[in-house]
Amino acid sequence: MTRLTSEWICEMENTAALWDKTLLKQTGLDYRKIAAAISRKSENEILQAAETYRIAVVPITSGLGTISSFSESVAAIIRTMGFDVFVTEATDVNGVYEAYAEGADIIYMADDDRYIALNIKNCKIGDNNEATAAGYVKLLERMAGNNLEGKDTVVLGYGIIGRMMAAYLAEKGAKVSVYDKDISKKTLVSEDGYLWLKNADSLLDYKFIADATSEGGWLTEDMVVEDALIAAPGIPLSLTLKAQEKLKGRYVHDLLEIGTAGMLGLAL
Ligand code: 2YJ
Repeated sequence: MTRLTSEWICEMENTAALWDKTLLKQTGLDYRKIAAAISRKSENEILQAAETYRIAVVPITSGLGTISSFSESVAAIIRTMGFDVFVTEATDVNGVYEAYAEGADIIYMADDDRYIALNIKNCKIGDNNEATAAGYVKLLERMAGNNLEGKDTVVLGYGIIGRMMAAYLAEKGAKVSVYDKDISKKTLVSEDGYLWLKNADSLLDYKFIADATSEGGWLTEDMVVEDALIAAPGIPLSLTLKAQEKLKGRYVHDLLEIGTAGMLGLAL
């Protein structure tokens, strides 16, 4: 699991709203629509919740500590969705207390292993892994003309997110293949009922790609077809600069926004 760095996200407070618009233009889905789609709610339900819900983000110092601008970035994403949101001054348990005392309904917090949105009014939880996997599969489906039924898709990387994406893709009727450079994953992939790809050359057979690897810059332009569509939650991004150029407008990747938006839908 990749830990974000402050250098990567230091501008996110200023860029979160623009990315929301870009996503909408490119895929037809913005943060709110993603949150609604993966939680099977209407966009109106999300909009109504925005009128009454108060959201707190609590910085967490445990493990490797806080990441500078992490909490502010999370707040910026939630604010873009139209919600009233604040970052607590206190951290950890004291921060949770502050959030409660200030009337928060949902508390966002992340340590090194888990990133959640906890609804303290109805006890629902939005888990970042689940929201990220579901959100990106939804975006891929959307880019694929809203239909993945029977489509040959490939999942790159069979870690937590890759495995979840494979399950969501299969749920949508896609034919799922998996590539992971770690061949010890083969047994699990076969047990889960997916096709194991021996080597990355076969990626050229696939138009629909879910990239959940955490190694940047290995997917070169000659490894992917011209009309490929890629949903890439993996950090850092696998696509090389040339591959990004070749697939401009045909891949979706961000560091925090899509997952954070989806979590809100799941927590409402
Ligand atoms: O509050 C803070 O500033 C930090 N404790 C945030 C830590 C964020 N955590 C991560 O980036 C971990 N990789 C866990 C993310 C799980 C999402 N899949």
